[in-house]
Formats: sequence, structure tokens, C-alpha cells
Amino acid sequence: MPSRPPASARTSKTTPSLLAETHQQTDDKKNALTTNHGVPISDNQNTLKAGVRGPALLEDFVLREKITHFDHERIPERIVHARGSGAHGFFQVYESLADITKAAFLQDPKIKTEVFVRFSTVAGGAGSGDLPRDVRGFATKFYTSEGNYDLVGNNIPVFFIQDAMKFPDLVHSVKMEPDKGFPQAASAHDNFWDFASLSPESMHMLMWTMSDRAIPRSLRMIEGFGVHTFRMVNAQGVSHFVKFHWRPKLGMASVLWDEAVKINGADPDFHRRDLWDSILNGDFPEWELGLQVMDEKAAAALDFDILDPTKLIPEEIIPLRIVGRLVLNRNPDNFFAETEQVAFLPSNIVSGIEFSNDPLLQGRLFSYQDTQLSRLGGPNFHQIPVNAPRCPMHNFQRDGLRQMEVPKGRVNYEPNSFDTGTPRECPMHGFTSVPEELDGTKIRKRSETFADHYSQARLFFRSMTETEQQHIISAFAFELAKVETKAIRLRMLGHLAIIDPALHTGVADALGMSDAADTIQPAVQPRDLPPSPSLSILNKAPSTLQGRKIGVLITDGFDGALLATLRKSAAKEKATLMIVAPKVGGATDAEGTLVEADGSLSGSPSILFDTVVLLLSAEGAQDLATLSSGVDWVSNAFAHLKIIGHTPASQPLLDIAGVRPDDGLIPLENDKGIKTYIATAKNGRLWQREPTLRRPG
Ligand code: HDE
Repeated sequence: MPSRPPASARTSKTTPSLLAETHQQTDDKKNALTTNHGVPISDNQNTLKAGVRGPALLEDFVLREKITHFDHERIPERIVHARGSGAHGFFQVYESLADITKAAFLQDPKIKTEVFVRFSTVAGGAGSGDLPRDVRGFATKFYTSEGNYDLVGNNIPVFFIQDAMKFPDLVHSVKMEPDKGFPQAASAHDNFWDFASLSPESMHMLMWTMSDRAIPRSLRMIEGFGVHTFRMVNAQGVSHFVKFHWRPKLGMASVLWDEAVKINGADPDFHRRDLWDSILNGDFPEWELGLQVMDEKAAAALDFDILDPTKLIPEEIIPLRIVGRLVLNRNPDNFFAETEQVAFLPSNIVSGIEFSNDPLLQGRLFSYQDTQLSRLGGPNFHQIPVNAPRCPMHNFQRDGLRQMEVPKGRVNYEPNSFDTGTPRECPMHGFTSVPEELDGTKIRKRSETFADHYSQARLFFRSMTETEQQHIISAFAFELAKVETKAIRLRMLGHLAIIDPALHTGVADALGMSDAADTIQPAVQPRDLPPSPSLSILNKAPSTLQGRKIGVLITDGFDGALLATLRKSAAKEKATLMIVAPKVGGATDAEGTLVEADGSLSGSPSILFDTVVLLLSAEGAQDLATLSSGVDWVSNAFAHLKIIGHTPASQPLLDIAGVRPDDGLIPLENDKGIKTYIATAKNGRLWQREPTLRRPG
């Protein structure tokens, strides 16, 4: 039987003495905790009971309200793109775009338009890790002076399917298998590859999702695309087709697949944390907006249909016009209120920007509005602060669930003669659609102009560097090895054979499946298009350490002066330097000064850094060489092709970790060593090391 509480607790109404040591109360009414209806609360620790050891009373409205609210804290997660991270910022054009659009926010470089951006993965649930192999959503809400404009894009310029009708099938196939409830956030399973291999239109996009684009290093280092062709219309009514591109100022970078797998365990919030921290530290992520603009004639001259969302326009054919910049400079105040409740609608456009007839886009114009009704509980989600336009809005839509406004007066219709001050149509400034001549037969059929499913898949593969091609082969091999049904693997190999013989052989070898792949008859024979080097990440990789992380491993007795020089050099490059020590308390340098660590050896594995430095003393190196966490730290850095700076005393650990000398190992004896280290690390990974360590399979 529990012992009786002391008498003081039994008699006191407000002081729960069992918690007295840590308990915080106020005498100030202004600060008092209240119920949702404003009644001040005297005790937030205890239920109202019939006697201190008696049953709870139903009349305890304080408890019931608190628990009821808690029970309803979650809203349905997004069916796709459930896992996301958001940020506030602004967009600004470099020059007026009046020649192509009348959109108010694109007229003047002095105009800074507030934005909210949400990045996301697609397949996993809201609590899934940040680094599955997946497409990333890149959705931007521009709060313009003429209404909200939402550019709801991805980090890949093409899509899996050509018609909205197929979206539920695609998504069902990639998500957890419905009987098993797994795999979570992974396309590597039978259902997905069954659907994909039966959908030749997905071939081009599959090349992208199997490429390094699908495992980005940071959300700050992804490109973004509007995917569909849109229109821009100027004040004279002249219309152009446009494709939207976001270009990251930090350049693109990806992790390796082996790192992705490990990062999901070591830090499932890797991308979300990186975005948050960089904004917190004032390193504001930035993108430039690029447009591919073409008139009807130029569009008609392309060798594919611009309404087909599985195709891209190589920049070598229509170059990008760089028109402005997007800066993210403020973290959300509240994740739920903003990032979770933000409702992007591709149907949110403003005067000067219009849709095209892309059948995928047309379906999206319905879906997003519809999905918000179940996610946000009714038709008034535009009143939620993150969704509300910053410009005036008034109409006669009334009532409905979650109505927050209190419209005044008797007039709730138009036309009306009671109040001339109520809103009226505005032909002069109101949104009008560009008059497009349409004439067609009612028909449920795919256009013949959408039939070539392989040429651009081949174009993509042949535009990659050798290293990137190997990664694509490895990714296909990894995914297909998880497919249990052999017939699906053989069907997929049949498609790869059409895309490129080297791709097919590479994957078949890696799978150890040289049996005949299925013979697939393409609807249209693929053509050899000129490669587009600008599609490669590595071809465009900048030489920089900006936004990158240097992990410096220290042990007691390390060289403090060397660390100081390294810190200075890292700061000059705008890189983040993080100290890792066997214990997070830190390590003392040779002079006896304690340097606190940012992370411990096991908590901050080398996979979390872009490049590493071993600043070890002789004893430290000997000691770490006996620990698996020390050996893993170094062998992983080597296996992940990182540039490794090291003191000569670190050699025993390098040896035990199986590190073989190459151009990526930089001895740090003095300042010159640091210079060489920085110059080498700026180039990213040592790709030449890869074939000596790994082969697809
Ligand atoms: Fe989406 N998509 N989608 N999508 N999509 C959603 O809308 C849908 C497509 C994209 O951060 C949903 O509010 C259909 C292409 C992003 O909140 C849903 C089709 C592209 C986001 C929906 C597509 C996207 C979504 C789920 C085929 C790239 C996250 C919750 C016709 C251009 C936005 C929601 C955010 C979200 C439907 C295809 C991008 C279910 C029916 C193509 C970035 O309405």
C-alpha cells in the first residue's frame, strides 16, 4: 500500500508539495494559465478527485478540455509529401519582366514579395527520415500584391506519369504495401516496380529518381522545377510558354547511397536540421529563378510535345533567362501552424501567369483544393495565417466550418442595390484568361505526341558523367534486388535495354541476372538526342566549401594552434567547422586548454560531414584505433570518398581503418598543409577513389 502523503499536501489546495521543488507558479493574473475560455487555472498538475486517493470527477472541466484538445491535435497528414520542412523569405526580380508578363510582383526589382517555401519528400509519412531515395517537393507561395501565387514544383523537372488519372495508382504503388504496412518511404519493393515496369511513360523520371538527384546533400543544394509548361501573358495580351527553374546559389550536391542509409539512422532530421540551422545562423539559403521562355513557334519546333510532363527542354536548346532571387531568411514560429497547415494550390495563379493544357496539371488544379477540405476541415482554410493573402480580399462567400471572420451587414450577394460600397467585379484589373482557340471532340485518349517514352531517358543517361552513370546503375541494382518477383526484374531490364545497352548490361551484371530480359516493343523507337551536359550534377559542381561542414576529430593533447588556423580558414570559406571528441565534454589541447565538442564520436559519425580532419595526438590515435567507433569514423570517411586532413600522429588509426594513401589524404603538419587541405576539400569528394572501393551490386 502506498504511503500516505504528508499532511501539508492533503490540506493544500494549490501547492502540490510532491512537486514543490520544481514547481512554477505566478501571482500575476496577467500571466495566469487559463482554459480556452479564459478561466484562470489554479492547478495544472492534478485532476479533480473525490479525495486525494479517490476517483476522478467528470465535472473537472479543466482536465476534460485539456485532454480533448490534445486528443485532436493531429490532422490528416498529406497523402503525398507528408514529410516537409518550411521557411519564410522573399523573392525579388533582377529586372522588370514586363516584356513577358503583367504579373505585378514581377514588374519592378524594388518589389520584395514575401514567400513561404515548403520542401518535402513524397513517399514517406510525416515522421519518416529525411533521406530516402525520393523526389523532393519544392513548393513556393508568393504573397503578391494581386493575390497568392503558388509554384508547386519538385526538384526533378519531369514526372512519372502523363495524366492525372494515373496518380492514385502511382502513389498507391510506391507507398507501403497495403497488406503489410511496409516498406516505409522506399520505392525498393515489388508494387512500385511492378507499376513502373508496366508504365513506360515513367522511364525518364525513373532515370532521375535512380540518379543522385534523389539523395540530396541539403535542401539548400537542390534545384527546383515547375515541371509543367505554363504561360506568361504581358499587358499587351501576348502570351509565351514558360518553364520554371530554381537554381541553388550553393550549387548542387548529393550524398552517397551508403551515406543516405546511415544518415537516416544517425540523424533522421538531417535536412530539416540543416535548413533550420543555416537560417538560424544567418546563412540564408538562396536560389535564382530561371525561365525558359518560348513562343508558340519555338514550342512547336521542339521534337516533343510541351504539354507532356515527362519531357524537359534541354538548356542547350532554350537557355535559361535568370530573372530573380529567392532568399529564405526566417524559420517558422510554429511548425504545425505554418509548415503543417500551409495549403499549396497549383490553381493559385495571378494575372500574367496561366496554365497550359498539360493533362497532369489540369488534374492537379482540382486535387489540391479538394485535399485541403479533408486536411484543414472545411472551405475556410484560406483564413489560416500562413495561407491568407497579404493583399485585401473580399467577396460574398460566407459561413462554413472554421469560419473565423465576422462579416457585417445584410448584403451577402452580388449584384445588390443596398450597399454600393460592397465588392464589385473589376474588368480593368481582374484576372482574365488568354483567349485560346479550342476545338475538339469529347474523347478519353492519350495524344499520339506523348508516345516517345525512351529518347529523353536515354538523353539523361548519356548526359551523365561516368561516375553518375555508375550511381544510376547501382541504384537500379539496389532497388531491383529488393524486388522479390523475378518477372518484374526481367520486365524492368527489358526497358533498360531500350534506354541504353550499357545501362542494361551494368544492371543485369550487378543483379547477376544474365537471363534474357523481356523484349519490349516501344510505341515509338527512341532517337539519339544530343546529350545535355547541364543535366549532370558533377559537371556543374562549384569549387566551394560554402555551406559545407568540416568535422574535426580531436583527442587530448591535440595541437591547439593547428585547430585555430583551421577555424580561420574554414570561416574564410564560409564553411561550418564542428568539433567531435571521444566525449562531448571535449578534449584538452597540448597546452592544457579544454575545447568543448559539438558532438561525440558515436553521436556524430563522419557521415554527417562533407570532409573531415583528424587532429589526433599519438596517444589519442592509439586509443581510437582500439575502438570500433573510432575505426568506423575514419573508414566511413574514406569509403565515402571524403577528403581527409590528418596529423602525422593519426597514422595508426588510418592504418587500422584500412585507409590507403591517395590524393584525398592530406597531411597537416603546418599551415601549408591546411592550405592544401582546404583547396582539395573545395572540390568535394575524391571520385577517383570510388572504383577502387565499390562496384554496382
Ligand atoms: Fe502533388 N499533391 N499531385 N505533384 N504535390 C499534393 O496536395 C497531386 C504532382 C507536389 O508542401 C497533395 O496539399 C495530383 C506533380 C508538392 O504542401 C495532393 C497529381 C508535382 C506537394 C497532390 C500531382 C507535384 C504536393 C497532397 C497528379 C510537381 C506538396 C497534399 C495530377 C510539379 C506541397 C496537398 C506541400 C502535394 C495531388 C502531381 C508536387 C494530394 C493529383 C507533377 C511539392 O493534392
